[in-house]
Amino acid sequence: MDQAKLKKLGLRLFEINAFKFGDFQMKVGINSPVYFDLRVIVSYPDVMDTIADLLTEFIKTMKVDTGVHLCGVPYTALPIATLISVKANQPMLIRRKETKNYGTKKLIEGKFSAGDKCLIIEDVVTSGSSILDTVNDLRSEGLVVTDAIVVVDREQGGAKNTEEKGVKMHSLFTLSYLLNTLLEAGRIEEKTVQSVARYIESAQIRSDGSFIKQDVKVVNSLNRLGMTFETRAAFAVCPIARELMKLIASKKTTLCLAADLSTSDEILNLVEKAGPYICILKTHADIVDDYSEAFIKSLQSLAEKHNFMIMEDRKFADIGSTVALQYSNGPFRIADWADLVTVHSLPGQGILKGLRMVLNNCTQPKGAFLLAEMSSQGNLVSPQYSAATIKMATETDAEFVAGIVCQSPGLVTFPGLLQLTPGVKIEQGVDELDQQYSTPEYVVSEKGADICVVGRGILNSKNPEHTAKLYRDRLWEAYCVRILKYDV
Ligand code: S5P
Repeated sequence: MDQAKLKKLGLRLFEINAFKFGDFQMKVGINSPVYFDLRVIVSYPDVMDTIADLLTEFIKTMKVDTGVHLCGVPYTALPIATLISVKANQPMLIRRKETKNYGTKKLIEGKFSAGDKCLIIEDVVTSGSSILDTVNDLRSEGLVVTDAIVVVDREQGGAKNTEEKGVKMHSLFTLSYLLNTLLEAGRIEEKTVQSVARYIESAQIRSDGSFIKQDVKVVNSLNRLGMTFETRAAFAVCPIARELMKLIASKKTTLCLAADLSTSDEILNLVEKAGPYICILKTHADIVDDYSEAFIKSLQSLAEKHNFMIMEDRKFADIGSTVALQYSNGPFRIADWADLVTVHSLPGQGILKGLRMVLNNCTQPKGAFLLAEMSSQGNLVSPQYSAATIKMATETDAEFVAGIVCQSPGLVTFPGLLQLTPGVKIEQGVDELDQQYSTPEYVVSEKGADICVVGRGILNSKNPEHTAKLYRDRLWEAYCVRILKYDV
């Protein structure tokens, strides 16, 4: 096997998000620090081609007879098996997954006779149960199955489980090989490798999905809530999220100031004082009576001087073509100056596509925070809507989504995404217009906030500079406590 080609493919799979690290809920019950989704490869013909090439080479080394059928485990492995079948000139069979609903339809499609041999192709193997399901169906039709070829073996017992049923598994990659390849290339840290290794060692699975070790409890050290911003920066898919994490780590502040004041002088005065304590200045350009280009220029020089980012809290909520115009045109020309913007997920993926279109020729990194929940009492957001928002954030436009605006700790599991949480005040409570507040400590430790938005808690204080520092200190302390709590 050509090791250089194999390693290059491993890195490419990581690059296209075919696997990622974080804290992922798995079918088997406990969360995994690594997640594979090889379904994405169909969108990358170069990857499909290389995988098929390498697997074809593999088959050659196994000296498989020319008449042996190939059968991909539905669904991800089907196109892979098709390519290999053509390249290696081996016939193919297709196993139906849903015969029950079709009644008279055959279980196995293709031309074969009882006693023929069949080689299984699979993408990712955890316990090996999917391979065994396919093997059972093939065997029930009289086919002989002794070997399976897989792209990735997660090393959680699949090889042993299939071997017990008379099927030898041959893998292109083991998870350990992929981890070492990424480590060698400087794409992940030693800590990540160890964390995944600990998980794999503990979470060995039988083919029925049960764990071999009783009471398996693996503390996932890739849980976002227990990770430092320095470490998380390496996980960020969105370049500006990575920069922001580094900024937060070096400036030691997670405070986002909501400068909801209506004159530019008031805002500039406030920011001059609070600038040293914040990582983001959040604006609502449409509430500033004397909004002007000069005002924006002054804000930008303050951002430069005090090292913070500017977020325009525009809460875009329209169709792609309209938000593109709202982002680039009109009196505010937001795309020209805002590092970050807030965006509702309501219209679907098109809203992100529309905003990104504006940035086609932009050299500055820019990003969005998607609203998955709101802080106001009686808001109409449902758990399904929030979950769908997270999916939207991590799919095709992941490079543009820096984080999520939300209130619950379980939504953001990927350490590369930032959680921004408004509704923060020293005194908890509800205002006369239904805004709900929690204390800085509660928001960080119980709500899982990374960055906390404080507006009137600072704006209405007698000494905003002093108060901004107080919020900064309390939020940073709460973050340090949270990291320690999860430390393993
Ligand atoms: O759910 C939300 C989302 C946002 S961005 N709830 C919010 O309050 N916000 C914004 O955070 C809101 O627009 C305001 O600018 C800030 C909260 O201000 P405060 O004065 O209530 O702290």
